[in-house]
Amino acid sequence: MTNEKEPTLTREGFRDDILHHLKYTVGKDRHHASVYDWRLALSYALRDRIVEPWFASTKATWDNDYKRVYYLSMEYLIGRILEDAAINLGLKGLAAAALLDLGQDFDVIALDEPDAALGNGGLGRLAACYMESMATLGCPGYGYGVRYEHGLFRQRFEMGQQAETPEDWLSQRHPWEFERPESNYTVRFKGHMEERHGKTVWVPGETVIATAYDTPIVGWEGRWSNTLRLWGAKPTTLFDLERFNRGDYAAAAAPETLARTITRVLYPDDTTYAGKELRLKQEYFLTSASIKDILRRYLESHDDITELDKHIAIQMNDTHPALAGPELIRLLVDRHDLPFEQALEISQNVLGYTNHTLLPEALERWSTWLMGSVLPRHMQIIEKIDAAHLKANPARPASIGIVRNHEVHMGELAFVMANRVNGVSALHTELVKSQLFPALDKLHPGRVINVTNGVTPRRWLKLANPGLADLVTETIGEGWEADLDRLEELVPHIEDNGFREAFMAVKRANKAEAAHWMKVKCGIEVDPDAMFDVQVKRIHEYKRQLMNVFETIAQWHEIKKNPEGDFVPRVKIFGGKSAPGYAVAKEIIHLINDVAEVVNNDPDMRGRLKVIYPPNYNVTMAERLIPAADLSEQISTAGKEASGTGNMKLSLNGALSIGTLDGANVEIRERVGAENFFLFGMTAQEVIERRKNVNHAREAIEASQALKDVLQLIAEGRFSPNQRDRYHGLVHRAWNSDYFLVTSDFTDYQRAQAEVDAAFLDPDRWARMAALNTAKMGFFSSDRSIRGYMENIWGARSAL
Ligand code: 6GP
Repeated sequence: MTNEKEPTLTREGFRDDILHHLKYTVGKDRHHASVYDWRLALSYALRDRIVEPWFASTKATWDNDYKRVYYLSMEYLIGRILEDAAINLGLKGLAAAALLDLGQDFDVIALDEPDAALGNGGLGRLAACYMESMATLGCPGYGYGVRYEHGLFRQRFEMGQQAETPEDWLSQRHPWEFERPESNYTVRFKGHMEERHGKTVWVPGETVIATAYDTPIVGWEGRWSNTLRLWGAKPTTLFDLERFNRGDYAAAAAPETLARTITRVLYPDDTTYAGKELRLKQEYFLTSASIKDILRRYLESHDDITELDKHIAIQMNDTHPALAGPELIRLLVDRHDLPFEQALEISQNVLGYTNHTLLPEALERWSTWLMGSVLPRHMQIIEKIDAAHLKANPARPASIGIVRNHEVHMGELAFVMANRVNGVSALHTELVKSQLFPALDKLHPGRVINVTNGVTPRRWLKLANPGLADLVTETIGEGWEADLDRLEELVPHIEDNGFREAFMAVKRANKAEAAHWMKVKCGIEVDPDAMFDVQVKRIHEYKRQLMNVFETIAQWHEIKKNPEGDFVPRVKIFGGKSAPGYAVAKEIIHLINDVAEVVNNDPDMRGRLKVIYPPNYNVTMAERLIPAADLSEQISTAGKEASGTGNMKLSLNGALSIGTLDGANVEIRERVGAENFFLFGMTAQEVIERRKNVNHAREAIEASQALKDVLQLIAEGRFSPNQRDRYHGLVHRAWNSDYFLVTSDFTDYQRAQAEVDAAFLDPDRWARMAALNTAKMGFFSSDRSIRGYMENIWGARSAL
């Protein structure tokens, strides 16, 4: 692969490229072009520069018969593409200059792009980071996903409550993709099985066509480029002409309705299992089209289907694509006439499964009735897989069968079908072995391995925080973007006053920018010198935003009691969406907004406490808030957060963490050192012990006057004066159930928060700790994670 930019590309040349696209692709003249038109023209001009490396990468893979990696995921939380592509191509400066010549501003244009939100949270954003790292490392691969017409809903607050409206990223032209109408596969559902000439034949009841849309994913410096292939759905017959002519328009459009429904929306739920027929169809739609495409590509250059496992690896991102196993077996047996046992073995050799959560409600299960009616052939195959596994492991306990209690257990299916199962942080992997799949782990020792998550430094440092990225380059030179361990070279500079001052000046500037943005977005003025205390992530009980609000209320109460006292000024910043059907999470959102209303309008709080909750947290908002954070809240109940990746992004950008021993916090703390991490709370083991005491909540509350006061204030309606009993249910649950142990960890959390205050009062100490966080984050590059997958799971080699 060539590492060079095209030698001919100059500012003038690029300007002409933009003008060419504006005129001939967008169809506008420059005097009447809107920001949208300019954005399209710029995107096409940049995209042109990806095509060469993209073709070259594809050709190199064919010519050298490299092993290909296929990443199957129901979610890709991509965010904006334009600036990321420009940075990876090394063309951001040139593009900005060319635009300036045309009277346009790069930043304004980049901001016009919709935030592609084909994912809910951690799992989807991880998939996006991994696609970028695979391209950077030259790992020949494809991402497969669904081209949802509507991504994750838009969040608004109405009287403090979350309201959802549909997102419509595709209502505008999407310049990064290439439609591939020639790459299409029929996906079948329902119907029945027949025996014909000794063969089992599936006669489907419904069919749709999956058609490919390709987005090139360019790696750092444009050295390699892979493809993200998203499937759209089309009807097999356009419409029923006979019915149409009879005037029955609705029935005539039925085939189209079926197709459109499948790719209409992303299920707006993370970490919960959606027991819907449509969801099962979506999962099969992705899986079937992808597996057929994989086999088609393989057979174009290989004759022997039994050698498949030498040439490809397929990764299942959680259980959502776990039908990959049965589908691959089905095709090998029914279409390629392999015996079942051989098909099973080949499939197991190519498949890997990543688990992303221990929450029991997230482990997918489908009733055998539903599976049997939507996918009758797969139900047969799943039963055969289960029987074969039992035969090979006669000691297998009944409690871990794939099919049991009239349900298909997708976690067990994925485990049995995969040659490697991985957790996403060291602690989580241990819990996958000991809590989630203990019996399967015993039967298959060594199958479960760990690959700690990572984030791409190109987006999460270079793009999101140009000030810090420049300081890093000035201090240790170029090249850290693709070799993040080099951040360690910052360590000696931390002793240098000048470096620390420069580091904090960048933070101050980012905070000032964020403060300005918050003023515009939320109408609230905040002091950039106050501590920015940030908790941004999905709203979930286990992530314990509630504990953070309780602490905010306790702080408010302290200030009220002592209005002349000295307090470290804080801005509490929240961001995140709740699943639309998750009532308890929505109640937490309401409470945060109610508390914000009281706090922000209380003159006693001025210069001391503010609460900001900008609506519609997404990748773009993360890019704005993370570089401005001083404190990173990673406060989940130990044993519940599989890894977390926001924790890595925040540390990388020089925020200090307050957190529990959960997920990747454990590894972050190991690296930054215990003295630079504000640890509190119970361990995963202590959590289990604590729950055995049925009075844990009551006892914890009785032991803390502050907490008692907080609950009393909420119960009295101090934050909901127009509906005083609004939070009676919430307060009742805090006293009586509190499964996530907010009350038991609260006092220790307060203690740690007081330590945070003390550290913040010593700016020099804080600066050292913050810079050390950045310096020690090399390990958390997604390049390191992908290397781990390549070596220990996929057996894939870099093409570079
Ligand atoms: C998330 C986990 O909650 C988070 O801890 C982890 O960092 C992330 O996955 C990436 O591994 N899980 C999901 O988003 C999810 O939907 C089914 O799990």
